[in-house]
Amino acid sequence: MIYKALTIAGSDSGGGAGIQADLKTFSAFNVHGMSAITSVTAQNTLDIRAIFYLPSPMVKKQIECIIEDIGVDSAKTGMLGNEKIIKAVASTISKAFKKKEFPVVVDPVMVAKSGVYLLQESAVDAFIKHIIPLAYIITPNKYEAEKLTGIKIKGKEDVKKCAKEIKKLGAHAVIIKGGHIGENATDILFHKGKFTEYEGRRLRGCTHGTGCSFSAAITANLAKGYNIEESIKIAKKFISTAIKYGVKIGHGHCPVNPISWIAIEAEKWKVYEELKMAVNKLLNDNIIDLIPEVGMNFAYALPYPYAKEMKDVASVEGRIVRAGEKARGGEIKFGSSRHLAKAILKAMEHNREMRAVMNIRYDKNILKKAKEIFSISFYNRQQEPAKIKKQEGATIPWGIEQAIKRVGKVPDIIYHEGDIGKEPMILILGKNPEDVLKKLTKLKI
Ligand code: PXL
Repeated sequence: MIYKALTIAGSDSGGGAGIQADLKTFSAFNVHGMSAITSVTAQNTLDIRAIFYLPSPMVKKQIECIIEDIGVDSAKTGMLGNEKIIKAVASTISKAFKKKEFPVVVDPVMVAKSGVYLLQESAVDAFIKHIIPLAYIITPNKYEAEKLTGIKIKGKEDVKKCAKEIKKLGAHAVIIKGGHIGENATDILFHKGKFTEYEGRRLRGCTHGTGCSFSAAITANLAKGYNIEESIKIAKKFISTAIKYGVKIGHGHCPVNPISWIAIEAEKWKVYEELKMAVNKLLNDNIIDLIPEVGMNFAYALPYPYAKEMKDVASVEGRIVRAGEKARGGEIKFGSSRHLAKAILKAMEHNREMRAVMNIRYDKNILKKAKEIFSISFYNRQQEPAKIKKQEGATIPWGIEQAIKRVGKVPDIIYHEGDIGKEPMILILGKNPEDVLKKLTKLKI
């Protein structure tokens, strides 16, 4: 069974909010996304330059077509624009509403961050009269809740008062988002006479399209049959991820990244499989002479922008060690190598394509050969500033930075000659584990 969700909203040419955010969000939840476009905005991350409202019969036709043939498991409304469109949407979905065909999530979009009206002032009354009574759940932020009720929100009690008032306007459930209220950004749901609080943390960074993606996530989960409370819980987690991995584009408000929800999981699997295959090859090779005293490891990071911390880098748990005449390695696990994770994360700051690294025993002959065929650099641990030395875990990022600066790029090989109690080491860097293995093969003497 394929779940189908419909968004009735405006187009954001910058791809951050509106229809574009909704469709990405539906995809992230493996729900087939459909759209009835109400208006086209000409916008980028800085501002909205122009708005074209589609003729209301065209809006109506889009919805009718979809319902007639494909069917809808849940729908949401976003930017509706003007009174004519509001009336066309309401008359079309009220038939489905009466038959309880599908739930409708109403995101009462009114004003963009830049101050541009996305719902004409003159249409607010029509919105309250025609759209709110069709809402299974409505998702206002602070400003929208204030506008709909005339209540000024100063604290939690005002939020609850607002929610009760909006419920009286005909919505089945109300969630007032805390993104602009207080430091801890608690969302408050009013459903079946009961308040539920969803604690959150105020997240900074790329937030354009947050409201659209959040309501689309609720819509997608309702389509799958989750109830309101479950859908909100999932949508909250989803939106935190989408903000954390925001898309740093443009010169203004950058957008959230709805696809991160599924992309991280997909990339993890690819990283795991590629690294596992390469490690198996390596272990079947005659490599015991390449294993350093401290053991060998092989690490592979998630792609940009998902590689942020140690847990985003996979490696061999317990390292690759000598076991008699053979090499032996543990499971592939994310977050299992601190040293190599730190090294590759630093390298990726300079070249995001260099995602794999392996450490091998320091050997003058190997280095000699490397100098002939590869780009190579080093750092000197004896030159490490005392300040860095005192800082837990700062040595490797410092060293890698030194080595990269020395040659003006991320080289194939980085080595250091050790220090008191520190074994000298060679790192082989590459785009992926296969690339590193190829380089290793060329170095074997
Ligand atoms: O985030 C609200 C919103 C909804 N729909 C469209 C938008 C915006 C904000 O800019 O452009 C089309």
